[in-house]
Amino acid sequence: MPIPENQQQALVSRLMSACGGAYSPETRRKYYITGPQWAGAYQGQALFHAPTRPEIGYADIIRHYGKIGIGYWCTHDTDVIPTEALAKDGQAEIVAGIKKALAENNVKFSMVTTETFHHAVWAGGPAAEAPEVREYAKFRVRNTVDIGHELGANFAVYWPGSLGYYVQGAIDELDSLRWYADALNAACDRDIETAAKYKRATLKHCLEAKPFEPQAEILLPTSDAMLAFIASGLLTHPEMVGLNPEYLHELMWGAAPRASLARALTAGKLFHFDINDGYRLKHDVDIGVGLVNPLDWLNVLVLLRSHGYNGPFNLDYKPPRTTSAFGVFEVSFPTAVDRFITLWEMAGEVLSDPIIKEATDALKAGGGAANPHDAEAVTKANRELLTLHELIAHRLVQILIGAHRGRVFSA
Ligand code: 3MF
Ligand code: MG
Ligand code: MG
Repeated sequence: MPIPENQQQALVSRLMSACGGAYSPETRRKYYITGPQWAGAYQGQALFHAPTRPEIGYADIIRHYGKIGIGYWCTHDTDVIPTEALAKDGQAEIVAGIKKALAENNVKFSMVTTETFHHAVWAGGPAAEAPEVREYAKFRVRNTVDIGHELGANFAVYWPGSLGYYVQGAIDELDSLRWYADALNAACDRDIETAAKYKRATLKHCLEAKPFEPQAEILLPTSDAMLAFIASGLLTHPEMVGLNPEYLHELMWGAAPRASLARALTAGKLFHFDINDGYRLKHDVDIGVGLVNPLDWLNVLVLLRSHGYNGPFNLDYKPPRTTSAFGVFEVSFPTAVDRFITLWEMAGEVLSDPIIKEATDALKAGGGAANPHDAEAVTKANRELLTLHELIAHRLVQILIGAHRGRVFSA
């Protein structure tokens, strides 16, 4: 029987509560989960797609986040301020409106980011040949730093998705990288000045890599390329600059996200983390966290928990085009937050699981070969212990599906 339109929201809400497993807004607020303006405002448009949802402004998004229990909000400069109003009176008014909306909804500001990819001014990227484009880029990142301090941010993120080219040979990659560094240097210099004025700590400046899209070839396509760039000598304040890896951006080039994160942690540069999900070697589908690779996500969170990552988890995903404007805040955001919390708590369970612990300790103890220079003896000493790798993997799946609590299926 068809479900009339005026009964559909009630059906969705009823099935949502039938799902159970939801956390209270108070519990959700205990996690450092940040909700971007652009994720809530995404209208379902993309290359080949017309929007499926109406526009929605920052005041409504902040209100919804506050109600759900997403404790922090973040934005690009031009998500909320029209390009023409930047650094003008119009900006001050909007920033004041944002402050009010944040306070009224008990939501804090976590991160600010400069849009350097959408407007036509970035057609040649933020580090184009013409000096005025580069001056404009500096103006934009300095202004973003000011907005960040005004609203109480701790992080600034940069996604250089337009730093690259479609046709090869026209730009000099070394010049582009140097010029891009100039913009980051301008942001850090401004930050040092502005932070002193506001008597606040400087922001953590985070580079976010994506291997492709929107440029065909990207000059800093991976988190590892960015680590090399940070250490290249081009930055005047490399200590202020780290990474904002995005889970799916790592999968997009075929990486193991855990390994990418491990390299960032080793370098002391894991500042911020964009959480979402998707498929390897495909475009940036930005699916909600845990919907595609829950086992990998569990493992990622085990890694982050065991190494004390305490930065934000930023919900940089896109509610699907099939989700309605109502569904975005009734289903999409709360379920994304709740899957994250569940996986985070499960990761804690993994870390205290006696079976995994004993197996890991045994692997680390090794078999104790009498002569560690004898390949045969070393191999033999560890032969049986190494079976524990597979046992640990099985145990992780058991924890993921709840089978460690004795859940079995009758056959
Ligand atoms: C693109 C992204 C961006 C960045 C954002 C950084 C629109 O794939 O992930 O989101 O996260 O620009 O602040
Ligand atoms: Mg993405
Ligand atoms: Mg991102």
